[in-house]
Amino acid sequence: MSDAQRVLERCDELAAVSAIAHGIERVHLSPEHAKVNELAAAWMTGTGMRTWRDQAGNQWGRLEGREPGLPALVLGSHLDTVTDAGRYDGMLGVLSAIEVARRLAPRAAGLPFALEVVAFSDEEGTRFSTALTGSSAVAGNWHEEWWDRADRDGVTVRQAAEAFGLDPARIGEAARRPDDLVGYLELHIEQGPQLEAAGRALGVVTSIAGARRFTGRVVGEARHAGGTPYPRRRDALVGAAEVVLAVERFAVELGGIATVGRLQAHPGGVNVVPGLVEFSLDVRAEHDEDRDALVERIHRHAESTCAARGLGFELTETHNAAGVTCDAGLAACVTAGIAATGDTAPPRLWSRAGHDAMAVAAVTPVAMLFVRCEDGVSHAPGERVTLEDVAAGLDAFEAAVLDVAAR
Ligand code: HGY
Ligand code: MN
Ligand code: MN
Ligand code: MN
Repeated sequence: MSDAQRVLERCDELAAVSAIAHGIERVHLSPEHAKVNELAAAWMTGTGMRTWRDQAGNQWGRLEGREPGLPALVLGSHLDTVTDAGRYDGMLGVLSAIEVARRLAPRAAGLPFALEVVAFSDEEGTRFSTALTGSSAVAGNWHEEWWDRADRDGVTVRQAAEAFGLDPARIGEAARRPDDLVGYLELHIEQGPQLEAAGRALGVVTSIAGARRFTGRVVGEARHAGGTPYPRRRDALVGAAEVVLAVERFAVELGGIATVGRLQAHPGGVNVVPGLVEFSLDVRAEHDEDRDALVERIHRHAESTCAARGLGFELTETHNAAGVTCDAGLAACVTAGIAATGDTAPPRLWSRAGHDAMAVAAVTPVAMLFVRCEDGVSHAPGERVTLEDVAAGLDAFEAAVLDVAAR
């Protein structure tokens, strides 16, 4: 079996660890999370790595370099998923990192750094509307308010962490010291169509857009759908519909990206005027100032539109990640890694999706390598990569690590 085949088979093995019968859902601090950590740990051990789980639920492995205790070059990504996910977003990066460690293990004693692999725990934030908490903990940026975030069933992060066997009082131990790190490299599927359109397997990431996320609430009055005359209706869903359309219009106008991915009308009766709508809002742009301007524009418009309909409007921020520029030196190593596979001038692109690398950047330099995916599909069951592209990704990833070693 080729190395790339092994990576794809392991992606399939992880895909079978799911909370839902048809499709993939694997969320933070769940039994499925524990199970994939165990699988990853076993695969890490198989390369000769020493393994451990940290207090944020991240799974680690480490190969010592030419002497014990050297600062580490860390390779990684995440093993948690969105609901009804594909099998490569995050997982391809973790499994490629383990495969590179397996390839380099016989030569690790010659490396000027330790080589570590990390499988981050909570990149997507599917369960608690958090996102990037595993990698933030590693960067020493745990937010105390995260402990009280609750899932749909009212279980808090603190309760779930304790049930998972973690000790919230020791979360600080997950933080790594800058002196103990050389840098962080993450391989990830592109989650967009640019590499495919350019006819290229691999790309170098220049920067990662930071998302801001919100919960919006439109407050009206629930009343009888038949009996309430139009002048008396304060229909929260009609107001929310206007807001959703404006979100798209302003994003296109200002050159950003804004998405309402979830919307719920209450009380949700066929014969009741909706009295309350709650929705999610995710806003991104290449530059944070453009993203913030878009948020402002949406917010002001939503307030005035709702007010004109006699509706209340509230916007509560649930996530705010600063955009991150990849380290030029490490990105040059990624470029050199791709060049070793024959593409001497690989495409350079900014990431519209968020990644653990952006949280890790607070503690050590980061760079990323993108692998082409079919039709740019991601966060959906239709995620596809080819064996050839995965093989090229492995070669480039390994060569990038050796380029870091040669600097
Ligand atoms: O939503 C994102 O950008 C990422 O996939 N977590
Ligand atoms: Mn994702
Ligand atoms: Mn991802
Ligand atoms: Mn009735």
